[in-house]
Formats: sequence, structure tokens, C-alpha cells
Amino acid sequence: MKGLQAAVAALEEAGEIGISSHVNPDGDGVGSLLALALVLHGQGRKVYACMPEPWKFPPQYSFLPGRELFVDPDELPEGLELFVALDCSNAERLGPLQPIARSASGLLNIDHHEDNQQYGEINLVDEHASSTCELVSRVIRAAGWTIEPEVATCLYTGLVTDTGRFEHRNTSSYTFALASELAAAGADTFQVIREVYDNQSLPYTRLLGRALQRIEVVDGLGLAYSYITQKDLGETGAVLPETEDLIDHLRSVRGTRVVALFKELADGKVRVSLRSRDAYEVGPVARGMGGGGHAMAAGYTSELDVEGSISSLIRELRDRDGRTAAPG
Ligand SMILES: [Mn+2]
Repeated sequence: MKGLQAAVAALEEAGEIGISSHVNPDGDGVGSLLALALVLHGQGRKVYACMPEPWKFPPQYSFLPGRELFVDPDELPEGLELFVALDCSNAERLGPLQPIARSASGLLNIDHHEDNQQYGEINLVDEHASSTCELVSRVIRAAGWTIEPEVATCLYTGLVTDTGRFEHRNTSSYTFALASELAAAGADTFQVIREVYDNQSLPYTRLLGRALQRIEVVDGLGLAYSYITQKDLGETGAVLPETEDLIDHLRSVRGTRVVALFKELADGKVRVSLRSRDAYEVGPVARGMGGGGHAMAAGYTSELDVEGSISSLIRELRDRDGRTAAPG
């Protein structure tokens, strides 16, 4: 695979390595970061694991091992031998860490987004990989390093979350083979499910109830959508980082092809998450709106309020259907 040998060589040569993932990290971002940090630390490297600010460890991933390898962004030295960006389709996804990443002698980009900008000196990018954790597991294997149980748990977390518990279309026989391999390596598969999915706070569960109650379907467009506001967060006591998977609870409405969840952010902007139920690709929709993502799961940030963001997405989907239906 292109980039694999170069990635392994870079990781084997560098003594001091910075590692980060994208802003608003998900299970794949956190899992791949911790897995690679733990492996390299075990190989005697000086590892600086870091997340772009502002960030809070998402509570559902706080059980993962390796957190002691995290440093604050201001403890991250400039001019490191190597910086690894995980699960970032472009360097901007590193947020405020971008200059530090650029100041390193080498930037290694490990990612599986189809719109990856190949921004590294070394790019290990495979859009057919289920997750960045899958790519990290290939790196570890190619380097001949052992996957310890703690590392296996981190990798399994990314694999499970990016495939929606092996439900999304990016799930292949290879995904199951890797899951089996990680389980054999000692991944605590039960703990991952219990901590990530069967571990919601009461405030979040009540917020989910509101989102389900409000769901609307736009006939003729196959769109199901719902929204949550800052007021909802305040009244239920839920916090945004725990709402990452909320959209998956809206995905099962029969007869729909796109699901959207609008989340009002503290600054008044709206984070729009999109999921596809069938062959309809939401990645291009998100990119058309200034965001990014995959065919099945994508998102963007809207400057409009919730109501305006809903209208604007409906317009965009109508326009796209019109263009597809147009002759020639
Ligand atoms: Mn990912």
C-alpha cells in the first residue's frame, strides 16, 4: 500500500514524535491517537500526544488507556522530528496545532477520508479503510510491533465507532477480520461497547428524547431531521460532546435516505451532521456546504440559526435532486 513503508520508516527513525487528531475528536480520532502513542511509547520514543484546543476528553472515551501521554498544547515543542496527523482530511482540521505540526521536520498524514488533501510529507491515505484505526493497525503490523491489549482496545474503539458498530457500508470482511485479530490481541470488546454505547448520562438520554420527539420528515426529499438547541442543553444538563452518536438514533425512519441533525453551538453557529441510509452520498452535500466527511457520514458548520440552517439544507438537497434529474 502506498505510503505504508515510508510511514513505518519515518516512525522508526524519529526519536521525538508529536501526535494529534482533529478538533472535536470522535472515537476513531481518540482511539487512533492513543493506540499510536502507546505503541511508540512502548518502543522507547518520546511521544507528545496532544489535541487541538478547545477540547475536553469526550466522557465516553475517558476509559481508554494512554491518557498519561497527553500534554497541553503549550508543552508541545516546535521543530519535532516527526508530527503525525490522524483522521484529518486536511491540515486545518488540526486547528491551532497546525503551525506546530508544520514546524516538524516531517509531517505524516494517516487518514481514510476520501477528500484527504495529501498535505503531509508522507501520506498514508486509504479511503477504503473503515477507519484511521485500521490504518494504524496496518502500520503497527508492518513495523513488526506487538499489539498489546491496551492498544487493541484503543484500535477496536475506532473500528467500532467509525463503522457504527459494524453497521455502516464501510464494514467489510477485512473489518471483521481485524476485529477478530484485535479481540485475540486482548481488546476488551465488552468494555468498549459498555463504555461507549451503554453508558449514557440521564441528561443525555432526556436530550435524546427531545430530539426523537421533534423528528420531521420532508416528503419527496427523503429527509428526516431533528435539532437540539443550547436551551435544550441547559434544560437537560447534557453537554455537546456526548451527543456525537445521537444522530444514529434518528437513522432508522423507513422511507428516508438522508438524516440530518442540527446542533446549536455556544457561539450561535449550527453544527449539521448528515447520515445516509442508502446509496445517497452525503459527503458531497457536506462539502457543498463548506464541510466534509464520508459518503455515509458527513457534516458541516452553518453560520445561520437552526431554522435557517434547516431551510438551507432542504434547498441544497432540492437543488441537487434537480441537477441530477435534469436531462443531459
Ligand atoms: Mn475516522
